[in-house]
Amino acid sequence: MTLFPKIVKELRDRGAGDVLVFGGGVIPSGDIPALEAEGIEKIFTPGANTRDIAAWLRERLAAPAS
Ligand code: B12
Repeated sequence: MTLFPKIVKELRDRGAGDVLVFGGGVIPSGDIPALEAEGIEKIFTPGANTRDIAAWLRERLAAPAS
């Protein structure tokens, strides 16, 4: 809740707001909607399937940001 929003803000402030930011880790489920609202497009938590992460990324890179 500290670092991810700061990264997105710094990117936007420096004219790099088009950079895709996604992440993961041991993150409380309650924090995930707040992080997504801040512009972290996707959060993966332990147990996330690596294939699912790769599939999400491929799909996201093929589609324009919403
Ligand atoms: C994908 C990934 C994740 C995914 C894992 C998805 C899953 N299935 O659980 C998510 C986003 C959930 C994640 C979380 C975390 N990660 Co991670 N992760 C990676 C990453 C980018 C790739 C790993 C991978 O896919 N390897 C390929 C597959 C084939 O090998 P594998 O052995 O099966 O990989 C598995 C393990 O690596 C495990 N895993 C991932 N991270 C961690 C962290 C720890 C401490 C443990 C025990 C296991 C673990 O999940 C992978 C997939 O199942 C690496 C960076 C890298 N390039 O290695 C960091 C990395 C391994 N993660 C790291 C860290 C610090 C974490 C977190 C502690 C972050 C946090 N503060 O919450 C958590 C801990 C998760 C846990 N307890 O399992 C560090 C470990 C540093 C260290 N030397 O201890 C790395 C090296 C990134 C970094 N440079 O800081 N991670």
